[in-house]
Amino acid sequence: MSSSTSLAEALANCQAEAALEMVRSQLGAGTPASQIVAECNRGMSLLGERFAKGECFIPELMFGGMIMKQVLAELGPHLAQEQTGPSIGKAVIGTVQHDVHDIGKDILIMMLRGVGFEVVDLGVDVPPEKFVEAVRQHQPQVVGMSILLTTCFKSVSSTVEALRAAGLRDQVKIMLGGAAASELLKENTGCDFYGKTAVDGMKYACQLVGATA
Ligand code: B12
Repeated sequence: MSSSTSLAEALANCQAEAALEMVRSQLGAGTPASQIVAECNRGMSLLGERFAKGECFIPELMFGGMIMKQVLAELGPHLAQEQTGPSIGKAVIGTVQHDVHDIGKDILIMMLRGVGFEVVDLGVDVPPEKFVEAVRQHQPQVVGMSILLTTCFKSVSSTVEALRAAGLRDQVKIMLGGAAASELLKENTGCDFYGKTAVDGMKYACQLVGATA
């Protein structure tokens, strides 16, 4: 069994110490932080599958989330190297209304900041009007919505609609991501881009401002 497979399994089984130890040793061995994140995402998906099958319950999901946050604290400085130059653009990012999952959103934010974006983090459970307010105030090139719950599809369309009603839709690109997002959801809600990973989102944002990721 490879050590990266073990990291995914340690996360899926909520083995905090083992997971953190493996993250540190992979960092020490020079494994890129983005590769470690990808492995951790697989672990979180496995945990989600265990939950869906009734093999574990909410406390495990919460614990898994807490471990992942600790992992991100270790990886953060490697994902977002200190930005010294001027800002290359602005982004407004949030998890949609009624959804409180924030781990993927935070990874995207770290990556955007790492390449030089100024990011306004709206947090979780963000109502459409808060997105509108932030776009009006900060004039970003891109808005990013994270969605993990299929029950929150309506929050995406309501946010796009609210931006349109406020006359702001044409001045900003809207990207979508998170486990419940898809090309189909992008099409049905009138968003501009669906990113399967935070790296895809970061690349899209860079492309919008003419920067290379
Ligand atoms: C941890 C977890 C929780 C934690 C969250 C902790 C936290 N601080 O975020 C807690 C315990 C709070 C939780 C609660 C619930 N959860 Co939950 N949770 C998970 C779990 C296991 C992992 C999520 C995660 O962090 N993954 C790791 C991150 C890194 O992945 P990610 O968010 O997808 O992000 C990556 C990409 O998608 C992308 N990305 C993310 N956002 C964006 C945005 C843009 C713009 C772009 C471009 C890219 C991008 O970048 C990231 C890195 O590449 C998932 C399983 C899964 N498969 O996702 C279930 C899951 C999402 N939860 C689920 C459910 C049902 C719930 C609850 C309803 C349970 C309940 N009965 O109460 C509640 C809902 C609470 C709410 N109102 O939001 C279901 C959703 C099912 C569905 N079809 O909707 C899942 C899929 C589990 C399952 N298989 O059943 N959960």
